[in-house]
Amino acid sequence: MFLFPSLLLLGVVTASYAESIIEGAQSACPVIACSSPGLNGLPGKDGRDGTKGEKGEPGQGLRGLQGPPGKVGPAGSPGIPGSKGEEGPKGAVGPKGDPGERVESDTREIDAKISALESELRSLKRWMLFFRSEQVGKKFFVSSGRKTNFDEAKTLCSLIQASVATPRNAEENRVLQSMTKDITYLGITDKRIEGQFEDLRGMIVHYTNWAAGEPNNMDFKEHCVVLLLDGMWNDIPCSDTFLAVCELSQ
Ligand code: MFU
Ligand code: CA
Repeated sequence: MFLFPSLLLLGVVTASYAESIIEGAQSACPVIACSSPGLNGLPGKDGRDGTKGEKGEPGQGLRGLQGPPGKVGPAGSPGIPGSKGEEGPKGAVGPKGDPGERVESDTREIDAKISALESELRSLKRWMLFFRSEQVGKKFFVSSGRKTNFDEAKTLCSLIQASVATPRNAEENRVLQSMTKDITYLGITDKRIEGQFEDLRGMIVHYTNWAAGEPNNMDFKEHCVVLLLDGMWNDIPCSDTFLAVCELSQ
């Protein structure tokens, strides 16, 4: 309890003493001389600058003149745009434009469509030949397979944009005869002028193939014409019932 503080105090004193000896040796004396103390050395160099002091109180003299204006500052950032206004009224119709040009691609497209249609038409004609039809030149005879009076025959044929069979020459007459097993109506009448046989467009027919003694206009009631089984023609009443065969050209 008593010994400890004494040892501590001794240590502190010893250290202080050693420091002062070394300081003295650096400034004047190269060896530790344990004789009488030397003279004081020269003053040391200036120390480093101290830290900056606090700002002083404002001075009391006259205020100086105002300096020139400063440089223009940097441009500010753009402001936020305002909201969009409402749509204005519709303008008046402008003048008519120049006529358009048909471009090559349009022509190609049309050509392609025509080709496709032609192909489809060829196919359709082949189909027709499977059924009650025959081709002679560019003409097709198509049988309805029905027996009707003359007006009904016209109506049936008009449903397929066709006319009633009208042979224009011996070949067409033979082909029509070959495809029919019944007496068949022809698209020829003398309704307009007795004795003058015309087609359904009102054109006088040049080819005829009358049976012997025909046309006889029996009972003054025979204004329509039929193809007999032997290929010869006879005039008959238009109200009688015979096979209706149509013709399609092209
Ligand atoms: C002939 C024809 C008539 C009818 C009659 C039965 O008259 O001309 O059109 O077919 O035979 C005698
Ligand atoms: Ca007759």
